Amino acid sequence: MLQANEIETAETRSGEEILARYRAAGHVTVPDVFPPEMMRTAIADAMAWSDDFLAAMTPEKRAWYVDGAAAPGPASGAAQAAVLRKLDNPHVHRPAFGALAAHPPLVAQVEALIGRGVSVYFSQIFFKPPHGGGPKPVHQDNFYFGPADPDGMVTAWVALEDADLENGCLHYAEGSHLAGVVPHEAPAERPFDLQIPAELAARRAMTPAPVPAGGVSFHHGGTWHQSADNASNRWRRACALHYVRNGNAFETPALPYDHSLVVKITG
Ligand SMILES: O=C(O)CCC(=O)C(=O)O
Repeated sequence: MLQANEIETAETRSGEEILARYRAAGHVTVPDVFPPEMMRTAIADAMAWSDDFLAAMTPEKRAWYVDGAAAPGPASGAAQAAVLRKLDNPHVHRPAFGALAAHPPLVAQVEALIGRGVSVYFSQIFFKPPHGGGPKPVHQDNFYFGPADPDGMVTAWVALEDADLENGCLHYAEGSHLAGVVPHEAPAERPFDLQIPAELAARRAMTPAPVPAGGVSFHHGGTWHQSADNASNRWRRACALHYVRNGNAFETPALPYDHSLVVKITG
């Protein structure tokens, strides 16, 4: 069970207020970054890609990409369908997501947080189907990526549809980016699922960050965060775009990231 602090709301704030909150809390939620039609296009494209990916998937890839969660069965009433947990690097592979990554209001906000001249280092679509999609344990993105400059990395978590407490929105530990990166561990059967040890993670209360469709939850690479499973009868699909300030080096990545897929957006 997640401990709940105050809820982070998607308020309309001035640029100074957004920056001040990001620096103090390590995260901030901004509504209305994308118009509804861009979100609808992205969802349709994510589902088409997911169908193709599942059809072509090798058994070795199943543990990484499939959650084992239930999706609503096909109309025939056949057994539960496999649902992807995530898909990697849509900003490279899918033009609809490349357009999200280069959307001027988003890029302006990213540059206001980490400075001018940015690239997308990595990106992920996260699928949480109705009554499924397992939890993502507490972790820090900077442990995964290992940037030389910890402040030169920000994740823009784009809510393709409403994300709330019921369907598995993100939760953050306030100010946790100020204390640096802590060691992570992974279950033996899920070596990619790096996370802060449960007894350490339990020491910090987590703030839920519901995001309306088209809004973005920005988090510093050092901010502890997690998501719960989807307890609702709605989907929760989101795209995490991990931006880096140009020139930031990645010296200690915990997983292999393909640097040929880094896409310069500005400068
Ligand atoms: O969407 C999720 O459930 C996890 C997202 C996440 O960990 C991230 O964007 O860094």
